[in-house]
Amino acid sequence: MTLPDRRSRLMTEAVDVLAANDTGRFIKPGPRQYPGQWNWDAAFSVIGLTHVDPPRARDEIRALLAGQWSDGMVPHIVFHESGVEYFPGPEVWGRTAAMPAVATSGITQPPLLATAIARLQRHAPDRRFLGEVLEPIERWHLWFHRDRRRTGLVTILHPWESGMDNSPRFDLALSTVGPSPIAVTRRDRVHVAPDQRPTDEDYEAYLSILAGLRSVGYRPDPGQSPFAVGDVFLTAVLSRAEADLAFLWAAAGTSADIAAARSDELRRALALAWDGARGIFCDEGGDAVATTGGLLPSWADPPRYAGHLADCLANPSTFGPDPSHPWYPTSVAKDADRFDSGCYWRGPVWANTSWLAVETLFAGAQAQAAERLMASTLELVAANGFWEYYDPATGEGLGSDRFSWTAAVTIDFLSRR
Ligand code: 9WN
Repeated sequence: MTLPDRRSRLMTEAVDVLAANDTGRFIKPGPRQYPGQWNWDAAFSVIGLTHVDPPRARDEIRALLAGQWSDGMVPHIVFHESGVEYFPGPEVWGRTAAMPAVATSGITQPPLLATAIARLQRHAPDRRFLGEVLEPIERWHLWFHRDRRRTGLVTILHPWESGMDNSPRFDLALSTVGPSPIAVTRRDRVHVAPDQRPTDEDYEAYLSILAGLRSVGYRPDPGQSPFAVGDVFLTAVLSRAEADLAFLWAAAGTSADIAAARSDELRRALALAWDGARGIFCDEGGDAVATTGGLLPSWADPPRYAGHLADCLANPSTFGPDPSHPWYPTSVAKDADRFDSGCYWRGPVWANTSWLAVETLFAGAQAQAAERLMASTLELVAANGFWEYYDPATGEGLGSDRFSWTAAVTIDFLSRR
């Protein structure tokens, strides 16, 4: 098969994955493992759909925003359907006065949505749609600043808010969490092998934190949360999203200065969290282990950090490829003692973080490194299928198969040339 034929077949397969996970109302992250609409997964779906079906991309955004709470938070899961096979489901999260009619979780996730909408707007402008969504997005961003900026960085109150749940960044903070009053059911291991998922101890802590937050309507006073980490990665996603929101307000004909100023403020907070000696951004209250979570805040300021990112992605001992781990970037540096090539956010390669790295590299004038990573990611997917994450040693697909954000990233990469 010629290269153009291979690329066109991969494109068709990727579009099919998104279509198969489309319930009509929202797109599931994967066919079985995740039966709700997840927040940053929806943003990635939009990034892919932008190239193939902009109206469907707009509906995906509307569906996610239907879950917005009255205080502005857009939750990490919107449970559009009842009776879902997921733990913790709506009955565990419970209801609060701020929750909309549709059931949702009580926490949030990396706010990539404004960035996805900015890409959609550049590709398929629609000012009327901006009139619908900019105000809700503004309210979500303001909620982060009001409720979660206890220091310069954005504080997360649950590892699930980071999007990188069992990353070793959170090991120490989790170790002080007490037992869970909620009985834990491991539905996540029905379709996925246990060694590819977080441990029972992790889940005990996740549910214990959930129970603590639930008891105060998910709005604890500062200092009262069972878990609180100033998250450099989420802060970077918000900083970039604020800049994208500024672009969107300007496209809608409104002054964009405030969102742009908020973006700068977060970038300054990130600069203070940069540890030049280690070459990573350090969370507040997290473990200073080298992970993509600590590397990818370069996303907030590519001109300043993309050169460093390119160096790390070429370093065979940390995040770059080596003869025994040809696939990269690993989610944890290979020379870190907690690196585990098969376990979730503790070593495997994730297509969504590869996308963030590629974007950062292009924006920071590191085109060669960007092209290399893009080609490697496409090769990984073409050879193994659309998995949730991949073993960097073998390329074996792990977690959920037919995964939406892997398909979406593939569509975006293939649409570039
Ligand atoms: C908990 C849906 C989500 C992603 C997260 C990923 C994983 C959930 C889980 O799946 O988390 O939110 O049950 O493991 O860590 O980034 O959004 O794909």
